[in-house]
Amino acid sequence: MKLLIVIPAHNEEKIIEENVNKVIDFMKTQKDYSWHLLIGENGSSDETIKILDKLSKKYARKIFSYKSLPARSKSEAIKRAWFSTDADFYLHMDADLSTDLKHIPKLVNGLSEGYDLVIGSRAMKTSEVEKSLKRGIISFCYNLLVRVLFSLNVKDLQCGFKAINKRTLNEIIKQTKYLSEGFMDTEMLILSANKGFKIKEIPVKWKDDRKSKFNIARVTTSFLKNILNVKRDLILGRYK
Ligand SMILES: Nc1nc2c(ncn2[C@@H]2O[C@H](COP(=O)(O)OP(=O)(O)O)[C@@H](O)[C@H]2O)c(=O)[nH]1
Ligand SMILES: [Mg+2]
Repeated sequence: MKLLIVIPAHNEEKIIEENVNKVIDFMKTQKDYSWHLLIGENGSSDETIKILDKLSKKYARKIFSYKSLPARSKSEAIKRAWFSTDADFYLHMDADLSTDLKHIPKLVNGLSEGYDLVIGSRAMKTSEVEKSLKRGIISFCYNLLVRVLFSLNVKDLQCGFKAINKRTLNEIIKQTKYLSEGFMDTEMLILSANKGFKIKEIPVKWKDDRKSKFNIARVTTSFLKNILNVKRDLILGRYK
């Protein structure tokens, strides 16, 4: 079994080296399956690419690589990176390692048990979360809206810590089309639930200790527009 871990990265010179080292050190403790860490970079104007070059020399090609992708967003970078490398299971997580790495084996176990998607959740009773009140309220309202509009039984749509199997990649991710910022997470969950794919949500330990790269007002507006696009496309049968 092979796991492909994708970390999207855009102007991450401050943290990318330390965090790639951390992920690789952690993954070296995972002996039951093979894995590859792929950084899906795009559009960085800082030292990120230089650092990634250095890391490529440090680590064996089998376990680490990066790609500078012709992507316009976090979601597009993840989608392209996932399709660029063959594996059995596909995971994405954020460069700031907001979600504790100890949950990676839980995602893998869930997929091995037969779930099609296993997703980190900051909204379950046993989740341990440190995030700002503003962020908490916006994400609560957003999740509620999507749950009601699509009768979706998922508590946290947008946690940057998710894994899927190959069937989900080929039947769901292939069809996603609203890729601004991180919206693919929401679209893939709506489409997966609609098709009866098995989704497992797991509580995670999550902390938010730096300023987000996203502008909350802009992201909220674009997400609301995208939700309506997905609703319309479902009604008109525009997804396969
Ligand atoms: N490839 C790529 N990654 C991005 C882009 N924008 C943000 N990211 C990455 O998405 C992840 C989440 O970003 P972050 O600022 O932590 O957002 P947060 O989810 O609001 O905390 C990080 O790994 C970023 O480097 C982008 O345009 N392209
Ligand atoms: Mg973050």
